[in-house]
Amino acid sequence: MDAIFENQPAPRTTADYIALEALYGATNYKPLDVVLTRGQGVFVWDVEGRKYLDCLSAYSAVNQGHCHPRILAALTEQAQRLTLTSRAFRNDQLALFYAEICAATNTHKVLPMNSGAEAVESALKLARKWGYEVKGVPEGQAEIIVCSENFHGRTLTIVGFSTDPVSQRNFGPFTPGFRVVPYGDADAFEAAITPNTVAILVEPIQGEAGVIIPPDGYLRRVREICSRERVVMVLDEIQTGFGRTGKMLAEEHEGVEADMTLVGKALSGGFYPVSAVLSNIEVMEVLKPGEHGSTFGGNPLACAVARMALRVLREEGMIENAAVMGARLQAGLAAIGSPLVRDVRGRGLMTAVELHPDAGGARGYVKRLQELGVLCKETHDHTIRIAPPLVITGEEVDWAVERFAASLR
Ligand code: IF1
Repeated sequence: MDAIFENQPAPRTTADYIALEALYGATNYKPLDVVLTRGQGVFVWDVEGRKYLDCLSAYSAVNQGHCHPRILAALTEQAQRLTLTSRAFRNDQLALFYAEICAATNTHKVLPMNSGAEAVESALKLARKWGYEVKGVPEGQAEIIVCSENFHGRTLTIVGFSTDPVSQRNFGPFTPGFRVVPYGDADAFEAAITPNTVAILVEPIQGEAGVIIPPDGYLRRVREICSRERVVMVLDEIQTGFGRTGKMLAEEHEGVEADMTLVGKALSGGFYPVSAVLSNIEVMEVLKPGEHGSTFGGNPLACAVARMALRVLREEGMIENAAVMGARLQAGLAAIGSPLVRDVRGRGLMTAVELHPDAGGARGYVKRLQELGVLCKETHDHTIRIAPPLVITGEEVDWAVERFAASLR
């Protein structure tokens, strides 16, 4: 045992772990009081041996299910061979990763990064550079349009254009050059465009905002406006991507192709932070050697994991399953007919139950669900997000719906 436990017993119970965390950890989260130690497929187990159905999937990073055996095998096999070379040298996984993700997502060019926020930052840099070098925007004048209630990560630039005061308060000053328009309103976007506008950054469905689905045709109109006005359309699919909504990418629901699509989370099936900017050739080609990079981006371990994470999604029918099970989940939740529920919405397995403002807040129901063996997360005060791994079965969906029904009584 580590030296720190020499004179005291090692943590064993839920309370022990929580106390130790409180003693040493940063206080930037307020998690449920459940300490998980094992996961398999849609299930996780806590240190007391209790089993739960995971209805968060690590914010959609574990779409493929916890500890997917084939991704685990790819990870361990690659970890024994080669983990990191830096991009100063080449590795034999990178080219295969590029080719396979391009085929899977109908993309032309890939920029590999690690966290989602890094993919977002990379796309913003690329869009500005394209604006100056291709569109001809005067130096230092580039504008990027973003949406109200956006969530794109936690870097200074990203929180600088957040409309959530909690994410932003007392972190300034921020990067200039961003303009906020209402989400889902293509007219407002069009009206905000100036000759210096280089890009719009938008989520196909807003996750953190509470699983907000824009009006039909919104992304199609944004696509048309972007093409007409020479504005780069950047879609953040970090949460919606890789089967979550019942399609490989959520943009497919509207039959559009963004100029840059940002992916992360489930790109590794939850094993490892892997993200990427998927781009058309014109935008990606503005980057020249030395202008952008990352020590870990494109490393062979990440590439091997991502290759298998993509493969199992398709070979094991997870995307179709998300569509079928998502419909079953939403129908089941809607049929509960609780007076506490204001709305049930979602696409695929990206689902939310919005409670009435007088229901007392979502957190209490989330805690009740924990006692019933279902782990999920509230967003804002009144919405419960439900996003199980895409490998969930019909019986498991029905079981979860019963628990929701019991918690909403
Ligand atoms: C936290 C939410 C989910 C994202 C989109 C980029 C990123 C995220 C659309 C950044 C990250 C996570 C991060 C996590 C909470 C969370 C989240 F509740 F805030 F909205 F998933 F639902 N674009 N989302 O959703 O990716 O840098 O984290 O890899 O606490 O910050 P990252």
